[in-house]
Amino acid sequence: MPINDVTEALVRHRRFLLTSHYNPDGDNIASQLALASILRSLNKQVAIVDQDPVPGRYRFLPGWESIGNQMVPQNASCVVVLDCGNIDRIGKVSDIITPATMELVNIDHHVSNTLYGHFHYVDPEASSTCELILRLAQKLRVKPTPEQAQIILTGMMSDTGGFRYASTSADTLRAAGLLSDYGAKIAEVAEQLYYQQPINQLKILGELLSRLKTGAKGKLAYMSLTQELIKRYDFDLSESEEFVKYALAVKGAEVAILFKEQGDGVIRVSFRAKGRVDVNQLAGKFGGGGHISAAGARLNTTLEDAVQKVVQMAEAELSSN
Ligand SMILES: [Mn+2]
Repeated sequence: MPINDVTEALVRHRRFLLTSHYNPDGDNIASQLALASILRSLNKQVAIVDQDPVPGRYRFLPGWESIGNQMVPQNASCVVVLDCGNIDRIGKVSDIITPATMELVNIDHHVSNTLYGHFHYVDPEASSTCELILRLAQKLRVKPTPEQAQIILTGMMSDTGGFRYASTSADTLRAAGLLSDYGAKIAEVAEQLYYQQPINQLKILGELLSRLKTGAKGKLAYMSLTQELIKRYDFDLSESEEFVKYALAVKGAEVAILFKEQGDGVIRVSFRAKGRVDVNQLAGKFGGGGHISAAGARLNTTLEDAVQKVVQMAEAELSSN
């Protein structure tokens, strides 16, 4: 993970296009906003373009309105792809990337990263891409402003579930301490991430939890977000990122799975684990991937079929464990 190649590219170029994966999450949005702000403080020109809009839950982050979703060609000489294990995950943004005239930089922490791009800084030990942005800022000798520190901390807390997951290392906590020194407020970020939820979101979660199922002698907990529920609560599927974690709260559960019926023949599957089972591998059996404790996959089938196949595979995995 040659950090110097990446910082040199960031110094050398003047016009940047930043992007990240579809189905955005907190680390993805925060890492783009933080890097954009840091590059602008170095007098660089920066545009951020993502395939999907910023979910409502992250619209407290300063600068979120600057993230474009129109595939308009950009006058950039360097593209920085953040928090993407695979370049395909940028989706439609690939339409405005011209490899002949743009250098591609890959900054990420997914264990499944394919090391695409001209330069990459990939550290699967890092809690989040935001943790890597802080390291890059230090290399660039940029001291984050309180606002930048708060954005970086938001991405770190978002990807570590508020410093609860196994991905939270001593380095992560030291980085959080440093961000506090720079003016970031942990309680404010926690309130924004966990205590500002729309009521329909909590009510639909209640419905999901009341239908929670278990398997593999209680080591597996799973639930399904059906189109029927989504329509009844007029729910935006992009707001469902946190739901799977509630299933992991079940006593004895090692793996939690949430099935999401998109309504277009695609079933999105989210996996979470307490750290003793590798769900990156489990998701990989269905063409997906991610991290050891958090991963996802997409299946082109019915909800019933997806539940049957994935639960069967998870049970087999858990019984051999
Ligand atoms: Mn991430």
